[in-house]
Amino acid sequence: MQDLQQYSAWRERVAAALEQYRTWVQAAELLDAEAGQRLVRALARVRDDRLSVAFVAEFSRGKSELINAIFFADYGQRIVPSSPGRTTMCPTELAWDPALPPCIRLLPIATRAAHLATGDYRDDPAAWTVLPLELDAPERMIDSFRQVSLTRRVGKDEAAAFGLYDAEDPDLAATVGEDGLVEIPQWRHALINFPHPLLKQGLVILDTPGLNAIGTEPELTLNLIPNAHAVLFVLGAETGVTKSDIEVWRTHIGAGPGRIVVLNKIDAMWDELKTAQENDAAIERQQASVAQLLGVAETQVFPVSAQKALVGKINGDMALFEKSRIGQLEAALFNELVPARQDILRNGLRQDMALLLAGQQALLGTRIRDLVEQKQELESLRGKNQGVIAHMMRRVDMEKKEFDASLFKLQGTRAVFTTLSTELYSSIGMDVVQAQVDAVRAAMQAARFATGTRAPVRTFFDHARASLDGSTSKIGEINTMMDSMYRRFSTEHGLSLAVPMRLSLQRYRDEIDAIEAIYVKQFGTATLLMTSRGTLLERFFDSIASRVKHSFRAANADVEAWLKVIMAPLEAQIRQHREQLRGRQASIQRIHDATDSLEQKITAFEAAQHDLEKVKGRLGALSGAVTRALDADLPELEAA
Ligand SMILES: Nc1nc2c(ncn2[C@@H]2O[C@H](COP(=O)(O)OP(=O)(O)OP(=O)(O)O)[C@@H](O)[C@H]2O)c(=O)[nH]1
Ligand SMILES: [Mg+2]
Repeated sequence: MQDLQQYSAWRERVAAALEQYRTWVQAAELLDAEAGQRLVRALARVRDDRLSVAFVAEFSRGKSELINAIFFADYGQRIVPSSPGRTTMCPTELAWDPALPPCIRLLPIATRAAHLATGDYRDDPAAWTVLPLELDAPERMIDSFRQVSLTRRVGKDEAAAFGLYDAEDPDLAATVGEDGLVEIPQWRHALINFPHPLLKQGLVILDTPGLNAIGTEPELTLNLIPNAHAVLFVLGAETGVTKSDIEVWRTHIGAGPGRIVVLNKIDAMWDELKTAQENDAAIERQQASVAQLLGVAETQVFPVSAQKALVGKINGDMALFEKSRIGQLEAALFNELVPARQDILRNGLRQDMALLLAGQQALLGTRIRDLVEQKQELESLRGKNQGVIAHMMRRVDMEKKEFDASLFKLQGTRAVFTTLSTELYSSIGMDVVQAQVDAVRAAMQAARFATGTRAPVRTFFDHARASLDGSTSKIGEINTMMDSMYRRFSTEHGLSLAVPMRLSLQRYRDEIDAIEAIYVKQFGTATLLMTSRGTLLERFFDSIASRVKHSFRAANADVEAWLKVIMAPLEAQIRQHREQLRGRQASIQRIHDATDSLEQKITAFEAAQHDLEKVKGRLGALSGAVTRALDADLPELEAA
């Protein structure tokens, strides 16, 4: 936990240094649109960095109890409902958003009847039922938390409409009660906005319901679990590793970074008739067998007692707390989480800073060089007659004309650029994706009673990739065009330009691949002869469509941002160059008209040059401050 506090202190310092840097470069007029956008994005990344931890397991293994023990013991009681049997009925996210009051937002289960994934509802406040959380009235607050375990009984047809009942699926068929009604969750998803200190620092906790619910809510499988930074898989010491535990592990978690296996309820193994050593040895044997069955290292399996940890913490019983071994798990969790997350953020920001600084140094370099050239030009006028001065004026005029001609050509390039941009959108526009989604749905409907429901989904992924590839080739064309434009201005007019900003859509292509991999894991090998599997696939496709659309939306945003700024560095340099030409023209003119003494002018240039050198020094110092903040190790911060 301390790790997390240090991490967020680190983020604050980096953000402060970045903000200082930004304010200053903006005032020094060294910030073009591209750089400005890069800085804004970097700042947003530092500020909004979230760490998400998901608790995934079969029902009743103690996920919710672990959450209570690790995060909520200070409240002196169980906050998240935990009880024998199935308790948590809907995926529950605990986080803190200061823009909202403390509250629970609940998405009604009936939303499952529509073709939308949970994620699609996030930005639609009207879809959620909001209950306030009364922080100073614990009883009422805990009552509100109970919403996540509410169920209701409905007829088979209604349950089927939500994809929660299918007569042909033996697992689901067993959920019908004697009255012929099916028990279904009241809510589909819960978002709890709670001002807990760790949540305030950007931690997001995801509590999930047991197996069946994981399978029926594709949002968990496709989005929330794969995107969590750490996943805790919980087993019960008294049950060991059951067949359904293995299934949850294989289909939803599996080995990978940030995976932690918790062997919970070890208090069941505290046999009072045996010695402490004997009990420990038994726990160790369990730990080894769990590690072997799941194919993970023994050190990755943490035997704990969530319940005793909670009791120990609440009663201040240190011996019990120690015996619960929760401390080791907490340390591992934050150790696993924080450094990895910090590395990612740090590396990204280092790259951003390098690019930013290079651009700003280039701009400053050009400014200084311009000044030096102008000064030299004036110095060469010392003792020269009017004829020479007139000659120089003609030379500047000439340079200006040539430059204007290049600018004219740039106009032509802009026109081509506009055409290419339009073409770029035509392959990844949201309407294109939507059309592909609609086509798959229609094909699935048509193939409903055949076995071919899977083919349209496969084609869907292929189409999505093809769209991205089409855009990538347009991006290539734009790059080539920009490169030649940049070259022209740097060779012919001496502008010092860095390579234009690159854009790659590979990330989104990888995302599509990852979504497909999850899909294949779930449906690739299963036979779809049962119509229930077909129905499940249709429901699953809603989430696939939502995820893919999400990727495309992000790709579109990237493209839009890129198109907006790719010309910016060139334009900034052009503006500067034009001003320089104008300035030279004016000063030679004035000297020609003898309204200004030559020496005075030269002195003024020297002063200006001196000022710019100072600006350069300050730029170095401020970017250095950002780099130092980035490089600081967490313990160093603590010492500071
Ligand atoms: N003895 C013992 N009981 C525990 C421990 N951890 C949890 N339990 C109990 O196990 C039962 C189930 O715990 P929950 O936290 O509700 O389990 P869950 O994994 O959240 O279950 P679902 O919400 O149904 O998916 C509760 O009665 C807990 O009090 C433990 O370490 N030792
Ligand atoms: Mg639970």
